[in-house]
Amino acid sequence: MARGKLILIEGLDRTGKSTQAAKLVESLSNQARLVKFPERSTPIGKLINQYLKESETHLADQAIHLLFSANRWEVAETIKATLLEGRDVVMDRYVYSGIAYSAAKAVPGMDVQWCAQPEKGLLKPDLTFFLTNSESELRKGFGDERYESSGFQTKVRHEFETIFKNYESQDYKNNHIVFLDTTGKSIEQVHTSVGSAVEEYIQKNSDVEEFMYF
Ligand code: ADP
Ligand code: FDM
Ligand code: MG
Repeated sequence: MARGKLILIEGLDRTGKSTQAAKLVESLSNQARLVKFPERSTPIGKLINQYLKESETHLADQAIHLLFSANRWEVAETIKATLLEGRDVVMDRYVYSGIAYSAAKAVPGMDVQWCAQPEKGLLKPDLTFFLTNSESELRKGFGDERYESSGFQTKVRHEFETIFKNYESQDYKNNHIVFLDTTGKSIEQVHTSVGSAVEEYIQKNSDVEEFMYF
């Protein structure tokens, strides 16, 4: 039996990641599994949740960065096991959010290379979508958690672009990263674009059995 595909939906806040990840999982046939990062239900996830929700919770920037990464390592084995069962896994945020949000803080020493180090060895997605939307900051719910300020989001966008266009340039050229500007597009229209890119990828790569790693 062929292994499942690891598909990632990335992007800035309120660009429609969670909406699209949920719809994609529903539309995939092989009991696909949705994994959202941070996974807030684990012990490390609870700490992360508290850090994001309570502005008075202080953690060193290095410490919270490593916790976000550890949170991915907590779930890594079960993701691989699910893929080996032949089920697809759709992730809502992953390594790229981890690097972009931390690097955007511009803490001395915490550059992209430093931030990427603890992610080395995690499974690399087969296909990554990066959603952008120039109106996303106007959407409801924006501004409730740490990082949800317009100034910081601009810095995060810059870090994402640096990562995708330089650091991950090989994947970018190989079309394993799909940029999707969703400005002015309905939820259904975006879902159709995501769905057809996934279908095309699966058709072309149905025989790929080996895993890729960061
Ligand atoms: P994210 O997970 O990227 O933060 P969400 O999927 O939670 O974003 O979407 C943020 C808000 O925008 C939600 O209220 C959602 O219903 C709405 N939304 C998502 N996609 C679209 C779209 N294409 N057009 C209009 N509203 C959208
Ligand atoms: N975030 C998310 C990080 O800073 N690092 C990470 O590794 C991950 C996965 O947490 F502000 C940030 C990005 C965002 C917040 O928000 C999680 P959502 O709404 O649950 O995606
Ligand atoms: Mg979300």
